[in-house]
Amino acid sequence: MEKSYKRHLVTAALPYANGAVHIGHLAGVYVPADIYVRYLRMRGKDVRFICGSDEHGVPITIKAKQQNSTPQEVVDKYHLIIKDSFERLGISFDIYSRTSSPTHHKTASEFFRKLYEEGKFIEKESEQYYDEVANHFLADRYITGTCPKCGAENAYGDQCEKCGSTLSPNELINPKSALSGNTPVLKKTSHWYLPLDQYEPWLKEWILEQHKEWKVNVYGQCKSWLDGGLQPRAVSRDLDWGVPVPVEGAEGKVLYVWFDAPIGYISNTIELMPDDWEKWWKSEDTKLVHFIGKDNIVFHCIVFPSMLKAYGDGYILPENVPANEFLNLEGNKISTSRNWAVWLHEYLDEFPGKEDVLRYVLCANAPETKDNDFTWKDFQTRNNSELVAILGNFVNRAVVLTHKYFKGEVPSQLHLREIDEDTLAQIPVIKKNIEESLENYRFREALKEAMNLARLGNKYLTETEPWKLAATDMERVATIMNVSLQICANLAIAFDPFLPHTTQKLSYMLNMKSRNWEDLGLDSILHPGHKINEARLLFEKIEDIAIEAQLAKLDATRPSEAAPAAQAEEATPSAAPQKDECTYDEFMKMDIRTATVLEAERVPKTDKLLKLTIDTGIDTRTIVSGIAEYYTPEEMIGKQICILANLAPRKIKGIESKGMILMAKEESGNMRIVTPEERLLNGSTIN
Ligand code: B3M
Ligand code: ZN
Repeated sequence: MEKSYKRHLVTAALPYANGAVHIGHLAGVYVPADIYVRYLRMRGKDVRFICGSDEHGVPITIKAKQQNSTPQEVVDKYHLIIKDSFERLGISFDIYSRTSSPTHHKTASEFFRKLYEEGKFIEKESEQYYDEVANHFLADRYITGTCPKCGAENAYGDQCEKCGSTLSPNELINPKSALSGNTPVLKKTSHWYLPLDQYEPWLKEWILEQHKEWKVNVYGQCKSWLDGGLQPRAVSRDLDWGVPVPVEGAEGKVLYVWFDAPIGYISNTIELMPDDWEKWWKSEDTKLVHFIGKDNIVFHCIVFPSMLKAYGDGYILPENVPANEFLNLEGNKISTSRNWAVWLHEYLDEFPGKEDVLRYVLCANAPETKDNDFTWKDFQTRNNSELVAILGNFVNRAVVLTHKYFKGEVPSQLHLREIDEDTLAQIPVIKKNIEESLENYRFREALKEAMNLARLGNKYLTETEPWKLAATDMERVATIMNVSLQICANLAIAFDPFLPHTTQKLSYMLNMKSRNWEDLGLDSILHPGHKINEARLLFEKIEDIAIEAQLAKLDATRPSEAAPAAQAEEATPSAAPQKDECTYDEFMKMDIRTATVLEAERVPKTDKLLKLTIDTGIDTRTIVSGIAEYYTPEEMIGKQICILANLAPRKIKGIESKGMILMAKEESGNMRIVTPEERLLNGSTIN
């Protein structure tokens, strides 16, 4: 039995104010969060829905550089665009503030200071790239160079956008400062680190034992982080934009954005309730839920909880973190930098009055358990064949026929037949299903259930055909219209969390003074004699031309490497022909594992061979591999690779080599190591 809470504190990830909000953000975070909060409010819960702009971090300073403006100007511009577009979509935050606010600076700064004074940080010195012309340490994104993996120019210090490899700045070939173009130098700098490794046992207990009910994707990601072992994480950066580190002698250093941003949930709450905020953040009677995208799981399930644990003082922890996966667009990853997105503020301008169509489609297609794809065709189809043809059509017929036969007055429910009773009996069942789904963060399922109520009404009217009885049996027509109107009134309540603009219109048509969740399921919400208002179309058809315009707009920005599959085939030479078939049993003899390179050195008198000492999770062994032309020994150290572990040992240049490294050959003939998408335990079997 779920614990009952006095308060519900719901946060939504603070969007970076370096750009507008797009449909990926909405489907991943804000639409589900808003549905959840609206539902809780309808259930009479005491709820606060917290969000605000995340205005620090390197993405902001990069945007400022690109736009030849200042970080403050960038965040001022996008904070307003984001805030306004959320409001227009009906995302009903109780506060939408920002992390450049004085309250946030004060809150984050005091939070850091307390941990610092209590010795909860470790201080470490490291070497970082420094631009002697710009007189500036360089964040990873400010260093560009040749990707060591694929040779792409202009790879970033943390990632190569061409091949997707995660990099560290010292891996870049021929690094350059993005500030001055100069070659940066390595310079000593010290930073503070949160020793996450010290919180590992507690996190394992809190998450892996006490929150087995978390979504599979969230629980799984936390488990792999915890199984892989946590490392101390830097909580400060050499940047001049952010919350200054409140320690003497720390000039030029700011809080790492992922340390300060989650504290933004607290500072936003303080701004909302200056006298009352603590009972929301420091009482077990509050249920805290974080809505985020999957790329933020580690920060919300591991880093922020560790910060709160370190701080103590009664801070509560999230009861759930129902992160969604990613939404793609027309088969390609949404990309702010490549403008491959549907921007909310542009949608609202180009589809006036269709806020709920977007809410509906993004909920119906939400990437709740796996990445999903938004296509404009699907958007049009769901609008035309579901919203218009089912929900809108049913309501319109019920209201128009009531005006036609009963001058807009709700007629009496006279003699109920089996079809009437069966239909009405389904409404409380649907209500229960909606509640069960929403309370377990299954929003797609809940929306489907609400849509089933509209289907029920449509089917009922189609089967009872009151228009055929009007000439002969008005009593029967009266009952049918009464039942239909009760379903309409239930729809106005059931859809309220999902489609608030629509239920407002529907309420007006039905002349409902309020929409109370406890009325959902009743078969007598509208009493006989109740006057309803004139019919209005809830939805209108979306024509092909509107969709073609959107696709043309996207094509104009289609990223080159995201060319449609057809073009990609022409460009890619055909792969080598497949080898002879092998049986399943033959394949199962191969023992393929993950492993990590501990040491690496060139094999003397050869130019192709590297001698690697690797940790296979089973043992530490040597493998000699012909990769010296593609990787330096330094590059290999620390890498996680995949090996054929049970290959018979061989002597190569007098060295016993036990196993083989899996490599992929590129078009250019270059060999690339095959590495897992994220770090796994050494010795993980690959099938
Ligand atoms: N600004 C959003 C992102 O990673 C990030 C969320 C912060 S929530 C504290 O896209
Ligand atoms: Zn690359």
